[in-house]
Amino acid sequence: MRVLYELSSRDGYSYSLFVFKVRAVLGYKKLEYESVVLGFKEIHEQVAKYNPKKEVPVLIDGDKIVCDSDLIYEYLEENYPQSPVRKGDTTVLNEIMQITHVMLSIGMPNTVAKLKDEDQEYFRAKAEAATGRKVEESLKDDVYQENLSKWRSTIDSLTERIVNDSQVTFSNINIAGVLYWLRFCVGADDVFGDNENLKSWFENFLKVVHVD
Ligand SMILES: N[C@@H](CCC(=O)N[C@@H](CS)C(=O)NCC(=O)O)C(=O)O
Repeated sequence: MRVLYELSSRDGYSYSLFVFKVRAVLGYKKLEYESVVLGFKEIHEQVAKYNPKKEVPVLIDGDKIVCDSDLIYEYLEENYPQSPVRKGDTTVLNEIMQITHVMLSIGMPNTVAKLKDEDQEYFRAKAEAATGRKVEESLKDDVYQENLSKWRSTIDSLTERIVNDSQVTFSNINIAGVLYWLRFCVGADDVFGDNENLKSWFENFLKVVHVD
């Protein structure tokens, strides 16, 4: 049996972008697996024996252990060639990744309260190190609104190119993963605004790759 180690919020929601990438490839290829959803503390305790970096995703497939979302993708492509997932053109993805600091500033502080109690202090420190601000200061204040505007204008300017490409490529899986993670952090209204085109593309993409 295949087992996927995932990151969980306090409600058991698997929100990680990196885990999403693997779930989408498995889902598109219709490969069954069991999920083990863990908080950060549990990952550090239970995943270290498979991955010295103590990170998820980790995929156990029979006697094979594969860590890192990109390596798991390559492993699945090589071993399960049905419903191929090509790499795809990364131009749009690269443009989105240029505003990674903006996405982290919006997303990370708003994630802390959604985590298991035992994970909050750990993640708060990560969020504060990444943003250079106290979490409480970052919660939907003026800087948040400024960053949200930057996110929206970037994503609005790329929407036509995103929605015109309905293929399931690894590049598009990455784009959907960013949206999936950010939606968890700040909610659909802030992620999409009035951009119904992008929202429909995203919702349809989730159906095609069988991720809830
Ligand atoms: N390069 C890795 C990154 C994986 C990663 O950063 N995973 C995070 C969850 S989103 C993690 O497990 N973090 C553990 C920690 O921060 O302690 C991949 O692509 O799989």
